[in-house]
Amino acid sequence: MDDLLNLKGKNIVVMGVANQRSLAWGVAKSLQKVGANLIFTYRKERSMAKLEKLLVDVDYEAKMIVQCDVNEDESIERAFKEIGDKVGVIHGVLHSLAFAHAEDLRGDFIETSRDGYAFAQDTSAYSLVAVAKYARPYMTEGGTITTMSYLGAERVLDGYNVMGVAKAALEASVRYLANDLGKDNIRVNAISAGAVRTLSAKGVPSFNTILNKIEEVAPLKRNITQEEVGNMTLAMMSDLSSGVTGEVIYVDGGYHIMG
Ligand code: 1JT
Repeated sequence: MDDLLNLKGKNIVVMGVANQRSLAWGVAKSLQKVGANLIFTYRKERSMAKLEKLLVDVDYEAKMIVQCDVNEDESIERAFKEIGDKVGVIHGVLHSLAFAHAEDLRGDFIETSRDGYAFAQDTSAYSLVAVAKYARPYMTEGGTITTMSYLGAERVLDGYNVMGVAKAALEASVRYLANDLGKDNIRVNAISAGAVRTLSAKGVPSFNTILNKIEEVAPLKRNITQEEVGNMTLAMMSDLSSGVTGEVIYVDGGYHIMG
């Protein structure tokens, strides 16, 4: 199985581990099991401290841990140069990052400020484009770029508001990047994850209601786990999915097919 996946000894950059509940951490755990070399990026010092503790807990030594603020081109460029200079070739990038101002995730979408709209787009959608641009020079053997999306990209979900618009831009960016990078044998895909109780979900007042509705409505009659997102992402980053690019893959217990 390991050789089917073809990830053993591959250098994979994991962006977006904030704590043990992060979807990116689920992906890291799956990648670690199949022998990938993991390079983590973090923004806040607090996330680095959490990350270092998590790595000790699972007894895993990261290849590198690098600071990267995706709101700044220079920071992304410097981070990927540092990574490329050390590991030589990058085979995969996981982009599991999103942010919006708290006030834009409640109330009416129509109240979104110009600044709040631009900030959500910059952090949650443009960041994928910039990451792809600065990672590309080091992805000389082909590879994969995978990002995390959510159903709010295509349906109106109460409160998701400006993030829904940012995720719509993210999913369209996946398709345009897939077209640009296909000639370099770099595949670009998104995972549309079902609701998982992560740090991002904290402070969403209706989150319990969302989880209960999914249990009732989704074909699998349950919510999905961080491990399930991690394993599907692993499949998308591996040669098991070598014919798939520009796609949005749902890991949501089938919730999105229901009327
Ligand atoms: C962000 C946040 C991105 C929460 C997110 C997110 N992607 C999914 N969630 C969880 C969520 C949030 C809402 C929701 C359903 C799921 C918060 C920080 C910014 C980035 O409403 C239907 C609001």
